[in-house]
Amino acid sequence: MLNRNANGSMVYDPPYLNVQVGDSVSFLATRPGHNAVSIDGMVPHGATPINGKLNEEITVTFEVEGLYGIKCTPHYAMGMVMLIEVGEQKASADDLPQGLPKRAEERLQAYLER
Ligand SMILES: [Cu+2]
Repeated sequence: MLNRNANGSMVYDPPYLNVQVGDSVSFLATRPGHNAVSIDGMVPHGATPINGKLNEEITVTFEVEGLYGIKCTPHYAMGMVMLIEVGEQKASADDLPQGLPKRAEERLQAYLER
């Protein structure tokens, strides 16, 4: 979780991961003032929402396939979001929920297109 990198300000690095069921991902508080929380509507059925506190380093083990959207609570409107796809199925922009903040939606669409 960073304030800035080559991709812009308020970013997760990397902003996209494709992992397998049973893999774990750690969210590192490399810079203070960030967290990792599930975006409403972007938690696969049967999965537990992610709910990290500010400055908290959490490790999440993914037991359910699907697309996970993650946001930083204070910087959501600035587009601090990331995607984790668990398993082989590839998501598209159609899988994004309605009503996302504009900058978050733009970044999530860009991650899905890569
Ligand atoms: Cu943040």
